[in-house]
Amino acid sequence: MSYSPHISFRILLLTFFAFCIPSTGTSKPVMWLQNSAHDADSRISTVPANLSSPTINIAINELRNNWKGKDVCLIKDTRSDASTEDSYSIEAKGKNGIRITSPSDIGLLYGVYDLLRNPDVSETRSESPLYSLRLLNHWDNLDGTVERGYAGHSLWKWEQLPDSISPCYEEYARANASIGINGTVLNNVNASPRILSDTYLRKVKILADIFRPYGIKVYLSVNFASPMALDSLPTADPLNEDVQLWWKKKADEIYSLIPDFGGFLVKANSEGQPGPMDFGRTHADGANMLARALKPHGGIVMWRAFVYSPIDADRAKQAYMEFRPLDGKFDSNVIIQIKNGPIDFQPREPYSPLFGAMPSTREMVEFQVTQEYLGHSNHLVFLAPMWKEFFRDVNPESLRAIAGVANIGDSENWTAHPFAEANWYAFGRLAWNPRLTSGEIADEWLRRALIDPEKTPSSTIGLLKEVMTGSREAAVDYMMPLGLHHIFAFGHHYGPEPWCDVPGARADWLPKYYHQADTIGLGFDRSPSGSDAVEQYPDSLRRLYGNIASCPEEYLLWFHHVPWTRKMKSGRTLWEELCAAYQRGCDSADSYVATWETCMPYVKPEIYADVLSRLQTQAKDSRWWRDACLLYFARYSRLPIPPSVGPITHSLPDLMKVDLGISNYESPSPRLLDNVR
Ligand code: BDP
Repeated sequence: MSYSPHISFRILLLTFFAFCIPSTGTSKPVMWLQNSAHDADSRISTVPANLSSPTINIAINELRNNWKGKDVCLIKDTRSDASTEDSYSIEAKGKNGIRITSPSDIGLLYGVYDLLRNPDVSETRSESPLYSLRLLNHWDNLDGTVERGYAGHSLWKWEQLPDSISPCYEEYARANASIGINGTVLNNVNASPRILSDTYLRKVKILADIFRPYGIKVYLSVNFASPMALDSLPTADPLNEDVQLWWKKKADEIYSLIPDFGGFLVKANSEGQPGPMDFGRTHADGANMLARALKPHGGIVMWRAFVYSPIDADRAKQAYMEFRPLDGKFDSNVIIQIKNGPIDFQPREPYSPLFGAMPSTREMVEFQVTQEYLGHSNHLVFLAPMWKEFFRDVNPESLRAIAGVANIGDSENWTAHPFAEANWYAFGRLAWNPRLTSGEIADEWLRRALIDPEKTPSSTIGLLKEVMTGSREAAVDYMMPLGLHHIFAFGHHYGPEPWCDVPGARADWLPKYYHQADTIGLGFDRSPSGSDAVEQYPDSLRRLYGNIASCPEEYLLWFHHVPWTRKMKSGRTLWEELCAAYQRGCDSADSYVATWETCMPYVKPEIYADVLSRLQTQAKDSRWWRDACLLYFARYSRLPIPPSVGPITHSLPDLMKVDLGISNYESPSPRLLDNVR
């Protein structure tokens, strides 16, 4: 057998990873890392010098603090046939030992986190992530606000960096590494050019240094007009040589500070952001120009497909129309980052037809972990089922990478709603292995983060798991059942406003554009006799979705304008079905309060009280949604709300006056909601 350096653990001689810069503030671990600590069983031995590295030291530290079991031996085997650097295997070694093997230090660290998650080594397991790029996207602004962030302010304390360092930074890296996330885009896609200034790059460097031992690379969102904003170039035309040189020099500067910098994320020609089309060029011209500046250093460009142009086409068709003609024109270090659905992170959307439509182009998916359209940090909505639904329709193997818009802020528990932490967790776990089921992930998180499995009856765990795995469907029911979409209040996207009208706003920012309610029926006709958006899907789906008789009911009002009295599969009319769905959503939200009350003995009192109050808000909100939508749509259907629904406690004129007065950085507090509803 050839030499494999290893570390044996009875062991511990730790070189602690230390920073010379002072730390500020305190930080407690995410919940899923709090409960794993056991009494340490530390017997001392030595670590082979050639295996010592900051990453290995973290692995050792994690074992020392959190593992009490058989001896663990870490083996770095660079000859292994493991498919990626990040892969590892865990096996029992004799009666008293466990062996973790990987070709890399980070693979060993991932193996340690896996062992802490699942100490059962009765069967050998080998793990390898499906994606080599597993990224969080922070929509954090340099002034500390977070676009669509509902967990406080930004984690990044830009004004304090680089001189003072919050301990949250390392705890953040640890949490991410423990679920396999290996990249982070630090700033909002609506990017300030200042992030590329020398001052900010020095701050970014500090974060990159902290994250590196945890296997996390730093990326930045860039503003396409940065050369104009930062250095007064007269243009940002990607074919202009001075512009190209500017980006090349900027890339050189970044890599001199951060040698393993990941690359750029770009929102161009979308919602007022500058882009190559401002200069008569294409997305490919713009993306390739940046990609060529990064290429010598090994960096990539993630170019977003969230665009909608001024062309007069159904908004659901626009990204496909703009990008598909460019297939094959992007450089090899460009990946097109596409939101899961064709519109915008709605509670339910069919998958974006751009997936699979560019066979000669690298594609990645963007999910939204933060709950912009799903009750912010007030509602319990476990998102794994939504992401699994996407992977049901889009083969995970066809994608190159995965990104999730983060739901993390500086709130004390990281995500504000304790259950929102499960979405961060689920994103990481699915980014590693999209084949995991929602139930498996919910179970894992519950046992690690929320309850002590040894003291909690399995029936209680089962009920909580049911709440989690059913919660997304419940939210769809009480917000936008049967394929309805985008009937949110303008701006903050929290409550219902199907009537919303904002003078001067783009038509496709307004609910009426999407629901198309009239006296005949409800829904957006995207069939061949309507906008023909179905034409962008592969043949079998085009036929399935395009025909009102075969279209799955969950997408019915997405693809069809359906008469109020049309019979549904249940035998009910559309109107009755809509009423039943809203009521079902309310009943589910009520049942979550009741289920949670039975959990009181098994969760920490402060978490119990916090979740209870949020669930009560969610239940009230569900009735607000039901009453607003049904009373409003009844004006068009001219049909009575059946007695099985309700009691309807609000009046439509009152609901139409609701104005939360919040920005897109805030979640409404329960008090505010009580005052306005
Ligand atoms: C929408 C958000 C907006 C983002 C935009 C994007 O409402 O705040 O800037 O997406 O993804 O969902 O660029």
